[in-house]
Amino acid sequence: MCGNAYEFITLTSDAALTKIKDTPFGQLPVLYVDGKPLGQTYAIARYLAKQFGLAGKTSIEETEVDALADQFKDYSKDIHPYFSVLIGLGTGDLDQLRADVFVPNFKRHFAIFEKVLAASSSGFLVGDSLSWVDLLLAQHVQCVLEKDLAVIEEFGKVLAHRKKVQNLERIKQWIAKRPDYPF
Ligand SMILES: N[C@@H](CCC(=O)N[C@@H](CS)C(=O)NCC(=O)O)C(=O)O
Repeated sequence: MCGNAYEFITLTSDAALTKIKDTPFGQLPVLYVDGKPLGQTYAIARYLAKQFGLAGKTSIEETEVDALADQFKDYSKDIHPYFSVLIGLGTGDLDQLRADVFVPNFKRHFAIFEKVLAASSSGFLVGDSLSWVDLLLAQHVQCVLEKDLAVIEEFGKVLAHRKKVQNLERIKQWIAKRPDYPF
């Protein structure tokens, strides 16, 4: 989206997966910048956001962006029992987990994002321009829309936000050509 060159590597074979132990925290993802490995998803996202002007325009905006991202992380943690079964990594009754875990937590957390967007005059989550937390939320909403439309229908501002972000010219171009990743 920012026009910089990078190489995206997925580890698919068992042999390749042994390389995970050599990463900073023994986990993926890792971003290598001039050979230096950087770990932890949100730290990587923040680093890239700072490089490309998507971290927030002031210290206050940066903190608001980070706070919303942390809120999103809380949401991800809360729905994890459902999500792990959904993607085939855990076992359990998916319908039961959807009703007991996913739907209530989705509604609770998305009421917060809806409220933030209702108070925004720009349509972005923070300030008057795109930040990395807009990308985080819009992409997740896209994933939910593809799998579970019913849960999101009542969140009109969140749905409009997804459309706004995905209609930005460079994002639209990227979505049209990006590979189909499993996650
Ligand atoms: N807090 C870390 C969690 C990363 C994580 O859970 N990575 C998983 C793959 S999605 C992993 O590497 N698992 C292998 C392992 O823990 O051995 C982040 O956000 O980057």
